[in-house]
Amino acid sequence: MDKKYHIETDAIHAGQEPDPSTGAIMTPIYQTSTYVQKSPGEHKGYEYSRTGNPTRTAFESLMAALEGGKHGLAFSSGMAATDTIMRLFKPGDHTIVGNDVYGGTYRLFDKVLKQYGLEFSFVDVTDPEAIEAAIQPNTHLIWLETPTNPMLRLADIRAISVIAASKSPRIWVAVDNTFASPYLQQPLSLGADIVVHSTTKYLGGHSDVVGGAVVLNDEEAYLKLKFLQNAVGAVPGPQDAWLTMRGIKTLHLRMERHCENAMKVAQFLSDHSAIAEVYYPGLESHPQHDLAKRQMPKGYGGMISVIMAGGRDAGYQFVSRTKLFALAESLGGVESLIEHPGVMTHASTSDSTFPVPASLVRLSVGVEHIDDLLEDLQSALVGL
Ligand code: P1T
Repeated sequence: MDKKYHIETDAIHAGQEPDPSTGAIMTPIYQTSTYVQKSPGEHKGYEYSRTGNPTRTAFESLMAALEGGKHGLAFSSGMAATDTIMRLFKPGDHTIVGNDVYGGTYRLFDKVLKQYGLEFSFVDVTDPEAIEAAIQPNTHLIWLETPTNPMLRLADIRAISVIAASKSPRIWVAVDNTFASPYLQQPLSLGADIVVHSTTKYLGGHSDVVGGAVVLNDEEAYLKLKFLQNAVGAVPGPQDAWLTMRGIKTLHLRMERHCENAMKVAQFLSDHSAIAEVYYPGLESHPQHDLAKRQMPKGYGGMISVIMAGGRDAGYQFVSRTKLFALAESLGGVESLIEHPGVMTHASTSDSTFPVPASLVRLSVGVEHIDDLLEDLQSALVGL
């Protein structure tokens, strides 16, 4: 599509022209591993499906459009996307990372990539000055999650990108935009260089597919990442690319309801005596609410974390008692989920200097009727 459309229109159409051979309005699932060539090297743009597949191409163009970037690349998971980005760097290169990130991201950086000589400093990304102070001569990348998983803290993408851009040699800013989704926040427009997603979450939206994506503008970095995507091979199959595109068609509708429901759930939990603290960027009590209003003007997402007044045991009881809020890892699907990050999604941070609180419970608020959700939480909290 040459014309610039709104994100709601892009979610449905971008990258998805009707199939030229049949007119099929839905992008076909090109379930093929290879492509017939006329003579060696003479082909129609596709040689082998690790290198490229038309269904994946449609998904990659869609992701680029949603993030307002030039290039999209799809991966078999969010972690595969992150890992492939990190292969742009070499031993001795230093990355500044938030000290509140998805447990799997911490595990990849600290337990896997460190072994190969990459260096990491984990810092408080709510404080741009702390980030600036952590910059070393060998710093090449600042890796941000915002809102963070699971504490729902915010990083000021614009302020941090200005700091990174002022340094020589150049420092890249990568933003994991999984919690916000491109509907609520577009990091490239705020000065970031790379956006990464676990498309498993809000983009797919139905808890039925695992995937990842990267979007960026820089041509040279794109070509390097495309080379790595093929060389490493952590790519999604065409079925997964198609299913994620299918989910994205309703991203804007779902996000509106996630935000609406989460705000009401956050308010309800704030007033409940069993809950000591509520972390939700939409609440005025959130220490970065003003930044949230600027950076996520359409809404604050569907993720909430709480500290239980009764500590870890109360948290265990709460997550085991809910009926609609299913006790499970992951987030961003239409159905509500609840979990205990300390023993589930963030168990890998237990040996770090920033383990998640034992009394923390995380909720992924779905798009069910709000009264049913509140009733479920109300009855699960009785006596806690
Ligand atoms: O699960 P995968 O598609 O590989 O994505 C990893 C990932 C990356 N970034 C963020 C912010 C994430 O939350 C995740 C995955 N998170 C969970 C499974 C979870 O329950 O938090």
